[in-house]
Amino acid sequence: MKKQPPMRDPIATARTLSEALPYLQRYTGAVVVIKFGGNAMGDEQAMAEFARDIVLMKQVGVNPVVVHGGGPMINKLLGELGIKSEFVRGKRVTDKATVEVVEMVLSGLVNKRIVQAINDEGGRAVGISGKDDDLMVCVADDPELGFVGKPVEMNVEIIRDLYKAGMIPVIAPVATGMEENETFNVNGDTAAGAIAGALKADRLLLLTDVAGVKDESGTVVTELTPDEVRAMTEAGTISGGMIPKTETALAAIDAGVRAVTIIDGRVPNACLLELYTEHGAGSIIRS
Ligand code: X2W
Repeated sequence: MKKQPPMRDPIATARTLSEALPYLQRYTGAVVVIKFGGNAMGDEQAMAEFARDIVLMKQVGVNPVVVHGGGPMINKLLGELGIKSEFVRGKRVTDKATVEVVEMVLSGLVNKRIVQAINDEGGRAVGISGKDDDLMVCVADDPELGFVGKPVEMNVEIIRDLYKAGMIPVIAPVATGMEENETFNVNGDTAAGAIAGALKADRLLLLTDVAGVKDESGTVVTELTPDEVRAMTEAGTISGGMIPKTETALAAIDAGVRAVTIIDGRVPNACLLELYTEHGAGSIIRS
């Protein structure tokens, strides 16, 4: 079901478009990897709004590449199946039964839901996982975590082929093993960082359910350098669930990504706000 956006002052709408011109020009041809976390997905309306932003980006010449998570959706099915699950240092301990559920939920349910939402808005989304064309080949991250993958080989040609052909790749963070053809469960942030790094993307947007990186007083810091991120992590100001995100950001920058933004995906039009307005959104990390 589609809903009409609310009526607005047409003059203000025209002005908004006009003000976006320099940003539209700046990002033409840019590769922007968007990590869409399970916690940022929200309801059907939020999904449709996200999809519309992605289609708009494509329409104005950006090459969006969506990498998604789906932790809460995996938790739900594991719960229904009576399979217990725990996290160690932000990653799901993944045995054989769990990895099958992870693949079903991520490559099936969540991936296709996003593909469908983008296509409903007029885009041409194609859903793949890290297994397709050996996009992301992994080894075990840590023996304690079971089938949790650490990407060691990236083959991103399939992504370039898709976006050059006018399509929007939507990627589930499930991958193949190096030798034994195992299936690996990859943390969504890790996968997005590895993909953005291999593409040398212009931007990596990490959409989550917090407003950004906060300082000691709880205020969102809008711009940070990698050194500042390291100092804040050492001081304990960056902690908990933010650590995998900032680690992903630093690794992506090291690999050649120009800038990484951590933004609250629940804010309407978060991606557009970040790319096409003067103020941006969330926290931007760049050298
Ligand atoms: C994640 C993959 C999904 C994910 C998991 O099993 O939950 C690991 O923890 P969000 O929604 O982005 O958290 N994998 C190894 O990252 O989802």
